[in-house]
Amino acid sequence: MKRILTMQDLSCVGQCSLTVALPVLSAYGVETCVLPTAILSNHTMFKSWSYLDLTGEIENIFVEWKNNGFKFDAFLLGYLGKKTLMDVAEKCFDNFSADGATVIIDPVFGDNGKLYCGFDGEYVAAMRKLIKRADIILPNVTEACFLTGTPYQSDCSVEFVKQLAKKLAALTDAVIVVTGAEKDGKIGEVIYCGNEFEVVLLEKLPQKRHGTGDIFASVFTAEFLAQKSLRDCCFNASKFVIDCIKTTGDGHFYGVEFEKILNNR
Ligand code: PXL
Repeated sequence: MKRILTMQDLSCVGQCSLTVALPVLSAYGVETCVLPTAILSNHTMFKSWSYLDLTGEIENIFVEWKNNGFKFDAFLLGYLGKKTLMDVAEKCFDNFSADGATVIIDPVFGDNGKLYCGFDGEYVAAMRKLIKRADIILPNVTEACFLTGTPYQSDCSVEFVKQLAKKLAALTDAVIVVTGAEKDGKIGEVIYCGNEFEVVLLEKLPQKRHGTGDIFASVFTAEFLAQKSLRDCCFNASKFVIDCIKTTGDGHFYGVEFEKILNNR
């Protein structure tokens, strides 16, 4: 069984980050270890939240992981929260990678043309450096714009996103997968790998939901570790997200009821 380490925050309530990655990856048959970057009462789309940064404790965790000789076949990074955690992530790759380990980074710092609360240009610059260590990156259009210094365009056309993907390829050797590209009323991903583009488009639903980026990244990663093609990873992850949104009632504003889809796969 492949063993992955997923590094992102633990938002106690809100169906995002670790509370999504852990169940999804486990259900897909991946041994899932976690490195919580911070503990929040709930995610930052609610009106208020508490925040405990765990950078200090991670030092202690790494000492014990060294003592116990733990290694990981893959890493999935999501919301880190603080710029200092980028160095911690690099230290983690340096010390705990099994041979040929895959690093998948979802930059998670913004959406809809804006940075999430608490992020700034310095965070983006640090992420620009960290993605050099990735094998695959999964930015949305907003994150791709910030990383490449490109003004955001709300139409998110496939042509625009292809330009973004090329600019990202100048920053990292990773496979580029930009989510949220749109064409003819459909939405999906632009994949840029070895100078070739692939575009995966599925139906566009009227509503956007919190946490769906984290679900996409988790399913994508699980499918990738099961050796599916990049196209299939994107298709299956997008389809999973669509099914989650469709099954979620309107009153459930803070995430999606992915549990129903996970159990009926
Ligand atoms: O879903 C991304 C995410 C993860 N973690 C926290 C967040 C968000 C998005 O707002 O606030 C804490």
